[in-house]
Amino acid sequence: EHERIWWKEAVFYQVYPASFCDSNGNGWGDLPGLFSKIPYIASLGVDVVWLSPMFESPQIDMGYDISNYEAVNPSYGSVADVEALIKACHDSGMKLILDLVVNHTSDQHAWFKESRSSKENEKRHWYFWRPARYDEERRRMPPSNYRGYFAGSTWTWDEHTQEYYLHLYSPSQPDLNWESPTCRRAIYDSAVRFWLAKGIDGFRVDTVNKYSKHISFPDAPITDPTSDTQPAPQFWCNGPRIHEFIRELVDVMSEYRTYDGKELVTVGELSLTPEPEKVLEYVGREREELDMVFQFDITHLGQGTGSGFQDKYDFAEWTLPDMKRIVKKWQSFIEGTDGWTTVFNENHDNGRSISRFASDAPEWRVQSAKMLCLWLVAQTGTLFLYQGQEIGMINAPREWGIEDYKDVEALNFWDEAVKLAEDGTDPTRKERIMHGLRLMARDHARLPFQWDSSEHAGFSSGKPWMRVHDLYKQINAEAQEADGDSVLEFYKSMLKMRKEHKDVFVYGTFELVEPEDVSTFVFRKRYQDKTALAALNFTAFLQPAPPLVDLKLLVSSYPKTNPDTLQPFEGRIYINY
Ligand code: TEU
Repeated sequence: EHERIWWKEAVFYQVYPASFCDSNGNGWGDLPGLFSKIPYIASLGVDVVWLSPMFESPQIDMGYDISNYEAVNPSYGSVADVEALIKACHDSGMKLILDLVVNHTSDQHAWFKESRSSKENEKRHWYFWRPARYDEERRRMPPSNYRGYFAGSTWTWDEHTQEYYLHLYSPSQPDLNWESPTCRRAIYDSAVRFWLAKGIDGFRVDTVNKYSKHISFPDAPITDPTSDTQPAPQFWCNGPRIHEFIRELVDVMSEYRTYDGKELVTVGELSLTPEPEKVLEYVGREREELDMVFQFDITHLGQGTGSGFQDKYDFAEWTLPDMKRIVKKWQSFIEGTDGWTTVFNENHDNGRSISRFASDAPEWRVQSAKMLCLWLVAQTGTLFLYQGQEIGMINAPREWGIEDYKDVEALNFWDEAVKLAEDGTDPTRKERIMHGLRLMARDHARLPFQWDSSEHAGFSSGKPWMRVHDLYKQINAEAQEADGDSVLEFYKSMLKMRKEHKDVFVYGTFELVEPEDVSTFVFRKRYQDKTALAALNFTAFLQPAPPLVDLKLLVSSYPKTNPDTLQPFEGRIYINY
C-alpha cells in the first residue's frame, strides 16, 4: 500500500516556453504569452505546470545553457513576469515548478568567465580543468577519450590558460565541479533559493545523476574503433558522491514549502540508468532524496544502441512486446518497494508519440492520439503531459529537410553522418541518420504550438523561430475546443476519469495480458477488489477484443464499439465496478 500524496495523483504539464505562445510578435514564445494561456492549461485538468528553462542564456541548447540563474532571458520576459506567472498558477489552483539545470552552466556565465580567466582564479576549481596529454608524435590529446552527448569529445581546449575543460554536452556547456563546497553553495543560493523564495513549488531536476563523476577521468574502453571518442557514462554518471550531493540539495529545498503549505515536489531526470535497484536509490521514500524521476527506457524505443549513444539516431526496429516489457518493468517497480514511478511518452527531447509509437497518417492520427491517451491515463504513477500532446500534435512532415531542423544535437549528428559517409567509413549513414531524425529528433517537440488556423498557427504574429507544422489548419486547439469528438476534449474527460478512478489507475497494480501479442497491448490494473482492463490496438487492422469476465465498458476511443473486435488504433477500458 503506497502512501497517498498530492503529487502522486497530480497531472503535470510541461511548457517549453520558446514554442508555446508569443505575445510580442518577435517569433519567440514568452512568459506573457504563457500567462495568457493559463486558463487554457487549467481547463485541461492540469495540477502542476513544469516550465522548461526561461533563464538568461545564449540559447545554444535552448536555455539548458544558463548564463545567469537569477535572470530571465529577455526574449522570454522578466523576473516580474515569473512572479506574475506564479500567482496566476496559484490563483487557478495549479502549482508551478521550474527546471533546475546545475550540472553545467553556459560558458557565458560569470562563474565560467572567471574560472577560465586564469589558473589562479578562485573559481578555477568550480569547473573541471585538466592538462593535455600528448601522443608519440607530440600531438595534443584531450585528458580522456570520452564522447559527449551531442557528438564529439567532452573536452575543449582553452588557448588562454592552456588546459582542457569538461563538458558532457556542447562546448558551450561546461560542467560544474560539485566536489567544490563553495561551488555547491553558490549553486544553492543562486539557482535554488532565489526561485524558491519567490514561491515556486518545486523543481524538475535536470541531469540529476551526473553531478558526481570519477574525477580521475580514466580512458574508456574502445567500443567503437571507427571513432576517436568512446561512450563513457560509467565514469561520469551515478558517480561515487551522487547521493551525498542530492541529499544536500534536497536539504536546502526542505527549507521551503509549496504555496498551500505542502512539501515541495521534485522530479529528477535520470538518464542512462536502466537498473530498478539503482533508480530506487534516488526515489525510495526512506532515502529522502527525490520524489520521482524520469527513467527513459520508453523513449529509447527505436533508438539505436549499437556501440553506445552515438547510435541514438540510427533507428532500431522495435516490437510491441518490447514496449510491454518496458511498461511492465516500471509499473511493477513500485510493488514491494517504497519508490514511485512516472508515466509519460513525450517531452522536449523526443519525437511526438503518435508518430513514433502509433500512426500519424491522416486517417489514423486522431485515433492514435486517443489510444495513446488511454495508454497513459490507465497507468500507475504520476502523469506528465507535454505541450501539444493534448491536441494530437505530430512530428514535422517527412518532406522537411535538415535545414528545417534547429537542434544542436540533430545538427551535430547530421554533420558527423555526412563526414562518415563522405570519407567512406559508413557510406549509408546519411540516409539512416536522416530517417532516425525524422522519427526521433528533439526538434519535433519544439515546433510552435498550434493554437488556431490563422497565420503561424496563432503562435505568433511574426515569423516563428522554428517552422510551423504544415498541418496546423487541421490540427489546432481552437478547432478542437468546439468539437466534442476531438483529441482535446477526449484528453480533458480522460484526465477527469483518471481522477475519479484513481485507486485503480494511479495506485493500482499492473499485469500484462498476452505479453507476446504483437498487435494489441492489453493490461489489467487492480486495487483491492477493483479491476480495470485496458485493451489497445496498435495496428491499422481489426483485432480481436479480449474476452471479458464480469467487466463492463468504461470508455472507448471510438464512438461505437463492437464487443468482439477492436477497430484500428482503438483503445478501451473496462472495469468491474
Ligand atoms: O537532457 C539530459 C540528457 O542527458 C538526455 O537524457 C537527453 O535525452 C538529451 O536529449 C541528450 O540526448 C537534459 C535536457 O532535457 C536537454 O534538453 C538538454 O539538452 C540537456 O539536459 C543538457 O542540459
